[in-house]
Amino acid sequence: MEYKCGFVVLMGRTNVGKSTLMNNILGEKVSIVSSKPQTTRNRIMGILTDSKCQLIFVDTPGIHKGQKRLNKLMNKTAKDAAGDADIFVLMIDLSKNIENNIEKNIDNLIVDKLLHPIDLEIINGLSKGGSPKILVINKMDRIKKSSILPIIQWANSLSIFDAIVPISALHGDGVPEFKSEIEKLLPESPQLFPETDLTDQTERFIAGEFIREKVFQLTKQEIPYSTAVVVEQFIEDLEHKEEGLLSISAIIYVEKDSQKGIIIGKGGAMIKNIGTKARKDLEAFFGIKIFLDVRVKVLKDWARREEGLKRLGYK
Ligand SMILES: Nc1nc2c(ncn2[C@@H]2O[C@H](COP(=O)(O)OP(=O)(O)OP(=O)(O)O)[C@@H](O)[C@H]2O)c(=O)[nH]1
Ligand SMILES: [Mg+2]
Repeated sequence: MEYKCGFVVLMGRTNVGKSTLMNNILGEKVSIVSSKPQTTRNRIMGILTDSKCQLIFVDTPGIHKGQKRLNKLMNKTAKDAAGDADIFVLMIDLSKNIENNIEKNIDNLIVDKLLHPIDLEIINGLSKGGSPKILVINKMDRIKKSSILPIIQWANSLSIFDAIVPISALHGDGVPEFKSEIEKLLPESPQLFPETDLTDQTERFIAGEFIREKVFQLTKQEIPYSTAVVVEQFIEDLEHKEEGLLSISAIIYVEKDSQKGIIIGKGGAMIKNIGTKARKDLEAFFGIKIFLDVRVKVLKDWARREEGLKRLGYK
């Protein structure tokens, strides 16, 4: 049998669990995750290679509404990535709407009530034919399988999807089935990346993302959305080479002076917490002791300005 290889683009509304699924399949945290929407901001590849095939997952920013330039760039990044898909995966999360509808005692659940308008918009934009498409219904640990039957029936009737797979990306249920559907649909092609590659992202970028994940997990309201992280220094400390020491300095950029105080926290408590938690994750990922220095700076309204986005690495 010929070798199979291709790009599997994961797309969907923000917060449905795309990054969680990619990490689960890879068995490594390559893409950061949080309970807040708009966590992923870039196109991030996760590569899984075996003797028969190479699956190149492409995690994308969640589709959402938002007024800042950063929001528009994130949506565009996702849409552009979809154009390069060998297999297109649309992930949806029905768990919230099903709960709401059950609470309201609505017996006849209909598609419009269960699907988010953004899901419908994406589905309406898909055409029959072209690259294979898979519909993934995530967060099945929160809902009864029977409650999604109307959606499965409806999605089948569209004749757009080659497979419809209910999963729980968090717990792993349905993930092997999802993987085997991909292996079936993947085109024959030689391997595109060396088998030791896990991602296309640099170690520097990953370090910045791990810090940003902690900001998303630990801060509230507008803070996560006004924050970007730039790694200024990423060096192996030669003096401590035997023990292995990686020295990382990063700047957390915020949009306003008032946000700087929140990131620092009372007596520096917040920035210390961010640093400690990020360092633990980085040490686990890189398998080496890490010295992490994190500081905060203001770059006025960076997320609203083209120039601000560019300076902080969002192109
Ligand atoms: N209960 C449950 N929660 C899940 C599942 N998959 C993901 N989550 C949670 O959903 C939240 C969002 O997960 P992410 O993986 O960051 O979602 P995303 O689609 O990548 O989000 P964006 O990057 O913002 O587009 C996190 O709190 C996850 O733990 C699942 O199968 N079940
Ligand atoms: Mg994500």
